[in-house]
Amino acid sequence: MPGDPATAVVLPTTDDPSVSAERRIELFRVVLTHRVMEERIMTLYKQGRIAGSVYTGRGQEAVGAGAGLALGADDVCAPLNREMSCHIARGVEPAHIFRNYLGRATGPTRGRDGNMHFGVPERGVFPLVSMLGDLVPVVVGAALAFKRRGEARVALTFFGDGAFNCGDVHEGLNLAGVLNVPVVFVAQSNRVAYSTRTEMAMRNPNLSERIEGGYAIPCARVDGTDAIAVHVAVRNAVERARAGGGPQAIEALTVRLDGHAAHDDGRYMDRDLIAEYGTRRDPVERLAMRLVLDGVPRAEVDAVRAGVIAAVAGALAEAESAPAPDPADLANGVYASPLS
Ligand SMILES: Cc1ncc(C[n+]2csc(CCOP(=O)(O)OP(=O)(O)O)c2C)c(N)n1
Repeated sequence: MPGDPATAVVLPTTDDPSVSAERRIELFRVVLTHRVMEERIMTLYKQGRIAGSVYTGRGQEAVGAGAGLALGADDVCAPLNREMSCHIARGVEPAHIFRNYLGRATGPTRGRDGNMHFGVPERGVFPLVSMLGDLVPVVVGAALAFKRRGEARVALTFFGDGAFNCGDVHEGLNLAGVLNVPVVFVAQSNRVAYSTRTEMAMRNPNLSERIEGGYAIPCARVDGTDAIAVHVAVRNAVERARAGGGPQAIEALTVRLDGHAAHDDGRYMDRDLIAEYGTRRDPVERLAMRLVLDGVPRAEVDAVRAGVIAAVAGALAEAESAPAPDPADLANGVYASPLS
């Protein structure tokens, strides 16, 4: 029976010849690093060692990885909290991410956030704004700056299907189209917003149809569990945007395999979908299957897995040994100039 985990056979990713063997392994490494890091972070959360909450991207790792690796070194991106793989693809160190979750003094927010609300400017990663959709106008502004300065750079961000009901997304899409700026939007259609199923919140949940029809922005619809398909779609969009083709969009169809956040067991979610996407369409295993079909020896695939697990363990140990913030530092960075 399709979707029955007992009989499930993993569906390999697409086999696009334009994606090199090295890039396939890189995608696998990034997607797996995201998966393993979040497993460790969930354990830390259950141990009461994380002050904030955890919003996993389990089942959606291929989207951030495929998109992040499609950008050039000078491009910028604004990932959401489920897009840890985009940070990793851009070269953000796992230890840096762990230091933020653990609230360390040497982490990106110096103990002020225990989640993914941080940017890494030297990697072209903008900080996350929690208000849904608010990153859309921000990256449109960045793309406008690139255009006005005559720089061949591209800006990219993500939004969820829930965020698509927020005004800023629409103002941003409209402005991007009117100004014809080099920006790429990646819609994460994971069928839920918190506990609300998308079809309960919008009459037409086909975002690509609405982005193309409403804003005349080309939008490719891809399987968001297939890292190679996502990567090719975003890479093509980035190339078109860089060449002066204006804004581009990709709608990645995924399923959120966990609840909204660590406190939510997601009992309201469709069990058949979870079974299907947690097995046959697991983004990590789909890539592993692709590598095996490509002729990569199983021992080599296993070695990549072992390398990722060891690297994540090392990064976590490094973050755990980092110092806690000094309470005297609490108000620093809150005001433009220190209070006297
Ligand atoms: C403007 C705004 N409204 C409400 C919220 C609370 N909120 C945080 S995440 C979320 C659901 C987001 O759904 P979606 O955009 O589909 O992303 P997903 O969580 O599915 O990845 C809501 C309602 C918010 N952060 N910002």
